[in-house]
Order: sequence, then structure tokens, then C-alpha cells
Amino acid sequence: MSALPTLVRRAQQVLDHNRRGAWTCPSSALYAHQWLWDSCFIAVGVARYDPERAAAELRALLRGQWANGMLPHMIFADSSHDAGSRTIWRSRTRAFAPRDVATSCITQPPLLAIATSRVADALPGAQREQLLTDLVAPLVEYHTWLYAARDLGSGLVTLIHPWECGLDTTPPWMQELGRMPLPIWLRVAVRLRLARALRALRYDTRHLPASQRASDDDGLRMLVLAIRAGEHDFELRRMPRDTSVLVEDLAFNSLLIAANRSLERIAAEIGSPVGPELQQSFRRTEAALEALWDEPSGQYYSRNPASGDLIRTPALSTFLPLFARVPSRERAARLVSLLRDPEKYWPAWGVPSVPVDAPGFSETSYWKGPTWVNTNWLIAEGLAAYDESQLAADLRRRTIELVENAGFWEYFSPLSGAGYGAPDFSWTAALVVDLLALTTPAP
Ligand code: 2M8
Repeated sequence: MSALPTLVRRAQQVLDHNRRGAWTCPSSALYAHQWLWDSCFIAVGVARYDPERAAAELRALLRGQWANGMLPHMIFADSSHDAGSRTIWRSRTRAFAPRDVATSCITQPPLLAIATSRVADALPGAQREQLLTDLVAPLVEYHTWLYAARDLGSGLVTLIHPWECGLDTTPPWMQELGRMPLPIWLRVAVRLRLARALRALRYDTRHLPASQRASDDDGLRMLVLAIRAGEHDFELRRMPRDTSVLVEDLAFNSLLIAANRSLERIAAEIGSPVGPELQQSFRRTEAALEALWDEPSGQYYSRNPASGDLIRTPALSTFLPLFARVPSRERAARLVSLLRDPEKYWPAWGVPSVPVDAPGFSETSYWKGPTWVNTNWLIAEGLAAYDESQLAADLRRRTIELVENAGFWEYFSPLSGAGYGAPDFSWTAALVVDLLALTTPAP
């Protein structure tokens, strides 16, 4: 027990080290900018000990909001050595983008309403009201944009790039990306393994072993996809179906459902309820998510909106509908037994991003096998919502132990518990603070 306060102190040190004024970068070693869902996870943890800082973290995300309502997945830091990623987007040339900060032109999982609720719960009365009052309009604009720009009629939001789902190299997305028709120069590059030569231009592989990151070919395809989307101003409805990679993403839509509910509560509390049209969209998403269930395998999958086919490649996003509280008891029970299978999702250190018996599983490779603190946090919340409190507590305890033993890494081997990726990673630190608060009885 005596080790727990030390872990909280060390987590706070990591978060202080990565602090850049009002916001916190994911890792000083690798990620210099502000990321959308990172800041939401960070705020949830920081709210446990400094709710005002947590509120500022969320407010800082609004700097990047576009005039059409979109919240970009990255807001670039002014002085950064990583100029490359900013030039992919050239946000200042886009009609709706803010002029005073450079941003990416795509979004990321919409956790802001959820984080806002959690931070507000930690603030005293007047500050709580202020935060909710200030954030409700930007949140309504963001959710309205998600439906107006990205719902092609199914009730689910369609993503235009794997970076939007947050689980960047997750196999279902890499499978779809692998089918993307390539320009001739890229086909030649892939055949001749020239992509490897471009590694020198990549920021991540200058700092980390290439085996722990997106492969050279996947990295190049992701880059091509971003450039192609830019040719159509990142507008889904303008993008050609044959050369784009579009996915009704399971993780994103599950988190959206939970965020929609948070937004409805926030709006009701401050006396300006969400309008009927948006409410209707919210209800449609809840119903539409159930169409992503595959009865024979007892799992949820993402879907290709063009073909209407489920992308039946297993990944941990199958458990995120639990966070959305959508599955029936029967479906939840099937997910729980899948989760408990040590050959798949419950090795020594769960939950791996890909089942350990899947063909492409790699214990060290980014979203293709490692276990991550943020997804463990989401899955534990989902389990607790389905009265699986023992399993939730076990997952939370194992996640804390993982970090206590190895340090605040970006991700971990689910087999050995060793840490990989970026060191001193902010959401790992923040969510450990939250997990400790959830698992330690109040004095
Ligand atoms: C990773 O994604 C970025 C691109 O957005 C990257 O690979 O450089 C993902 O793990 C993503 O979920 C995360 O938000 C970001 C920063 O931690 O890193």
C-alpha cells in the first residue's frame, strides 16, 4: 500500500514534465503537439488532483476548433522540430480552419464531452457551471459536424483515415489500407522496398526501433491517404470512393455513443437541451451499432460503408460497445467470455490490442498486439457498467501493476509486461492516477 502514493507522485512528475502551459503533450520524447483524445484522457486523471488544470487542458482543445465545428486530432506546437507532420495538412489554407494555430484536418475519438463531465464533477459549484456553460456550444457544434459531415445515412460516423480512430495500425484498418489502389510510383516503391529508404524522414523511427512502429509500407500508405484526402479538402462527401479508405469504425462510434449521452446531460444541466434533430441522430447511432454485431463469432466489427461488409478481423475494439452500454446482457456475456480467454485477450498482462493467437500478433508493435493503459481503462469502465466488477477490478489492478513494474510507457507487452514506445507517456500517467483512485478505498 505504501507504494501507491509514490506512484501517484511519479505520475504527476511525468505530467508536469510534459506540460506546455495550459496543455500537456503526450510525451516530451516523441509527441510534441496537443492531441485530441490524449488531452481528454489526461484531463480525466489530472482532475483527480488539480481540476482547474484539467479544465484548462480541455479548454485548450477549443483553440483548434474549426468554424464548421470539427475538432482536429492535433494542434501543432509553435516551436517544434517535427515540422513534417504540420506540412501534410497546411490547415491555414483550408476555409474553416483557425488562422492563429496550425492543426491537422481530421478528427479523433470524440471523448471531449465525457472528459468535460468528469472534470466538472471534480470542480466546485461555480467553476463547474462555468466549464459546462463554456463548453456546451462548442460540443454541440462538434457533434453536429460529426453527423452532418460524416454520417452517410447509416447512423454511424464514417472515418476517412486510420489516424482518426486512435488505434492507428489496428489490423482491421491496415487490412483496408492494404487494399487501397496505389499510384504507380508507390507501387514501384513498395515492390522495390524503397519505402524503407524514406525511413530517414520519419520522426518516430529516429527515436524508436522500427519494429515497434507502423511498418514502412503502412506508414507510406497512411501518408498517401492523408495527401489524397487533402485534395478533396478532407470532406468525406467529396472524396472518390475508389481511391479512399472509409470505415464505419467500431471504436469511434462506441465512444461517440457514450459522449452523446454525456453531452445530453451537460446540455440539460445548464438549461439548453440538445435539439430534437441531434437527439434523433444520437438514438440512431445506438441502434446502428447493433448492426456491427456478428452472431456466429460473437463479436462486434467495424464496417466498410461502400460494400456494407463487416471487417471481420479481430481487435480489441470489439469490447468498446460495453463502454457505450449498448449490448444486451447476452451479447455482453459472450464478450466477457472472449475477454477471459487466456489464448486470446487475457494473457498475463491484458488486454492486448489484438488477440494473442491472431496471425499478425506482435507483442511489441504499436496497435498490433501491445496492451495500452487507455484501452484497459475504457474496457474496465465497460465491465463495471455490466456488473462485472470483479473482472473490472482485476483489469484495473493488473494495469496499475504493469506501470508500477515497468514505468510510464506508451504501451506494454501483454506477455512479459515490458514497456515499449515512448517513455513517460502522459495518458499512461494520468489514467494510472484515475485507476488508483478507483481501486483505493477513500480513507
Ligand atoms: C498515435 O498517433 C499519432 C498520429 O495521430 C502518431 O502515430 O504519430 C496514436 O497512438 C494516437 O492514438 C495518439 O493519440 C497519438 C499521440 O499519443 O499517437
